[in-house]
Amino acid sequence: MVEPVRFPESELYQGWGEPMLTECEIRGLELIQGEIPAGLEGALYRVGADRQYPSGRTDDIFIDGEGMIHMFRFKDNQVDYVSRWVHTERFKRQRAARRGLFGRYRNRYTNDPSVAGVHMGTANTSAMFHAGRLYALKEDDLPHRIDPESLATLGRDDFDGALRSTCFTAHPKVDPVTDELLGFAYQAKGDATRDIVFYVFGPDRELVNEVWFEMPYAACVHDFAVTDEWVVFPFFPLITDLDVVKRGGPYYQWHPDEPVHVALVPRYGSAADIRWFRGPTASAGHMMNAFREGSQVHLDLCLYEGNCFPFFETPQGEFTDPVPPFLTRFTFDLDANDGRIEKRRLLDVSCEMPRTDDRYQGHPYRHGFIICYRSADGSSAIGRFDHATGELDAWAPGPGDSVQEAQFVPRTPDAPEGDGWLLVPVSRVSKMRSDLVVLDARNLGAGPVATLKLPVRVRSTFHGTWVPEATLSTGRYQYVRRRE
Ligand code: V55
Ligand code: FE
Repeated sequence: MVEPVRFPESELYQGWGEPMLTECEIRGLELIQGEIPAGLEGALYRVGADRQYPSGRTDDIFIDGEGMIHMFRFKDNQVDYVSRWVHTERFKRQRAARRGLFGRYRNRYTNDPSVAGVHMGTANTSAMFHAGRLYALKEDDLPHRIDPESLATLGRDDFDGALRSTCFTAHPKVDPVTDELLGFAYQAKGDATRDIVFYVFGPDRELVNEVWFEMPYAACVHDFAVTDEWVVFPFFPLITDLDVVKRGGPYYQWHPDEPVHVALVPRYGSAADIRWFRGPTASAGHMMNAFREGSQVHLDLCLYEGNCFPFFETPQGEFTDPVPPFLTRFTFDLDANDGRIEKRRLLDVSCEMPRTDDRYQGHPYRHGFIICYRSADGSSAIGRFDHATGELDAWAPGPGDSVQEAQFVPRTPDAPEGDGWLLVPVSRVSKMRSDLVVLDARNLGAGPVATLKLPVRVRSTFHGTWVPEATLSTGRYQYVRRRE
């Protein structure tokens, strides 16, 4: 006999947060407004967390939960929607046991003894497509390979032995012009280790560069940014203490007195040439972009002047008040030799989940796409920040409704920067269902050019990727970046 499935009465699992528990297959979403732009063909993959079974705990957090991969397949003037669980070891063990076996977020010491030694990876954070392969990613485990058509899980993947770290980031950068893959792993030799490794893979998944170095503390390194010569690793003081974890405590603790450290790592060089910078305490989950300008490197990120994860307490057990994120530019001067970080706020509207026209990742760029938080009712808007004018072009789905992270799709492989569409999942919260809207990326304020109705809820997705039709079959992006 097994226990009935009962989720706790927490906000996390109520309303929009109710676990979906179901996989979905809809061949031909209803088009309720506009027209699907001609030439918009390919697949939008997105990944989020659901909850397969209750954990039996009261300290679940929204970044935990079993991965669900979603596909919006644009082809021949229609859009299909498919969602499937990622069949991780964790998922399979729980399905077999018909109950939750894994405890607190990333804390293996709180798991059921029957799953000792089983990988905890949930594959719940993002999707990556490189060299013809699709993956679901979570930063505490290796990538999980997924069939791009059926979304069946094909297994954990270490790139034929090339990934020697225990894990791989959920925020890799695939350069759609060179077809290179830039990625990293942090706590790369296991929980609480200070090891970090940066990888560059070529278009055929061949290892081009691998740089191992040590972080100043066992940080949470959720994202990084790249330029053509340097890659930027920010270390914020959300720190893992193995003794705390072993006692069943939180995986990270917030250290309000620790500085921010930033490592600039040569993209094609070695650890000997790393440059270090320091600044006052702050934190961030997500980077918009980075680029070089003379002797300077600029990093644009959604910065919290405090703890970006207020559900992680201080070592003294104090919870800090939530602070809003603002788009901020960190500048590092490689000639100054003072290790100082210059900081400047770029936009006074709070925003998160920054994206760009990915052909311009690592290069001077103009357009940044963000989720904007302007109203108190929990609703949000999708925005385009214009770095050239400082202006914000935005579209809001309406009172109470919210948007998920945007995906930019260039109109053609060689279209100018920002000329194309934004694909945005919309949470129709009051209706408990979703839409997928297509916007003209140069004129968000004009409203959607197409709205596809889902009869179901896309509960939450964190991140995703667009794979053009040709790339699905050739494994290559072969986009064009215009000369600056
Ligand atoms: C983040 C998200 C995660 C995670 C750690 O946004 C950090 C930051 C979705 O999972 O595990
Ligand atoms: Fe993220």
